[in-house]
Amino acid sequence: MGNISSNISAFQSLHIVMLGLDSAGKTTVLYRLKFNEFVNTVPTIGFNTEKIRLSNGTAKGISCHFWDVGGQEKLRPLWKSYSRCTDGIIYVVDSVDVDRLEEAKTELHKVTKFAENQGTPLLVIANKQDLPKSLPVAEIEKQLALHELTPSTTYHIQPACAIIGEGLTEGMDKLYEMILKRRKSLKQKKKR
Ligand SMILES: Nc1nc2c(ncn2[C@@H]2O[C@H](COP(=O)(O)OP(=O)(O)OP(=O)(O)O)[C@@H](O)[C@H]2O)c(=O)[nH]1
Ligand SMILES: [Mg+2]
Repeated sequence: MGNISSNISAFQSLHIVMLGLDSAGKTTVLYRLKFNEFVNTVPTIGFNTEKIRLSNGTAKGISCHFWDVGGQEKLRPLWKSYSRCTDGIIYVVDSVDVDRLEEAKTELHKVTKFAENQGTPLLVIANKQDLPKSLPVAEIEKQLALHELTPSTTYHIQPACAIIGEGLTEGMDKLYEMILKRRKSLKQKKKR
């Protein structure tokens, strides 16, 4: 993958939006990444935003500006404007909320179809894997029909537990890798 700091300047922030149904764990992920500890959350009314320098993995040192948008139904119309022209989309899913997987799928497919989001790399976090009834990632991938997303969408699905932070470094590394790949291919297209 080459030297990371040569690809993205230390002063340049990646713009990442975090979406997903209410209670999926988005804000827990955000504060886990920010403080490296569990923070008790309340439902987000509106959004949270944080600038975070990643402290682990191959993306260590990369600065990210995160936008964590509330997932309640009445807030979902906001998703379109917050996800517009971002470097990456993180979609958090509650792996035990089986009854709402179909709803999660519908909302995700809506987001990836917006013209401004074409080609934006997608990291799906299959969260709450610590819970005994959590669905395995392969099953979530199938139920969200990730293979049916618009052909320009590159994605990775990552099992995680935001409470202890498990899986988040791996997930962010994959997202970063996909962002770099996209930038490279956009640069090459421009040259042609
Ligand atoms: N067991 C378990 N609980 C989690 C995990 N991640 C988050 N939670 C809990 O899930 C609940 C909802 O988490 P939030 O981070 O507030 O969810 P959200 O997606 O931000 O929800 P909205 O702001 O309403 O969109 C909280 O009680 C969290 O402590 C996890 O990995 N495992
Ligand atoms: Mg929240």
